[in-house]
Amino acid sequence: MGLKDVIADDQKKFDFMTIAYIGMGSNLDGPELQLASALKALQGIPSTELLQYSSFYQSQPLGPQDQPDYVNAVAELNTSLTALTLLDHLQAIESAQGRLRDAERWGPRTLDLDLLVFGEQQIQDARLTVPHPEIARRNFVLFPLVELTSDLVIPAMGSVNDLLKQVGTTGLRKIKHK
Ligand code: ROI
Repeated sequence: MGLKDVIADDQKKFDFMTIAYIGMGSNLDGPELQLASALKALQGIPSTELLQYSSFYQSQPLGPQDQPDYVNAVAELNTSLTALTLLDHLQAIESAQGRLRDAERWGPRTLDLDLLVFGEQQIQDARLTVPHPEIARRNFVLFPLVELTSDLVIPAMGSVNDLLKQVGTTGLRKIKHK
């Protein structure tokens, strides 16, 4: 085996790992603590590593305005799980932190963990659409995401930097630096 083969072989070992971005949001029961505790829980997901996470942002609610401001952030994971198995873990963490699955749509929540991006994959499943279709419209997703990966190109959506230029900073305030 020559050097090239050794390098190719070495990289193949990591083919099954996927970089995933998770949007985090809370506007009930101590939003900053909810996010801090969700980050701990993300570190406990099997076959998954929390690589980094963004600053925390306070953001005005999208949807009904008669609810508290949100705290939003984005986490970067490296995982060998499938997207659907990762989703199971994210939903278990939401439930453990008091998220009521059948609560009002667009209403307040203790914890929201959205699978935003899963490697290069495009997924249309009854339970899951990836990339998350709302990324391009949400400054509270794009600003924290760009902090972590300014050169990311999202499948079928384009570069996060271009997307960022198309949303304003309305309602958004950085409250805790990375
Ligand atoms: N609004 C903000 N600002 N942040 C969120 O995370 C968020 N999540 C939601 C809805 C209700 C759409 N609004 C939000 O699910």
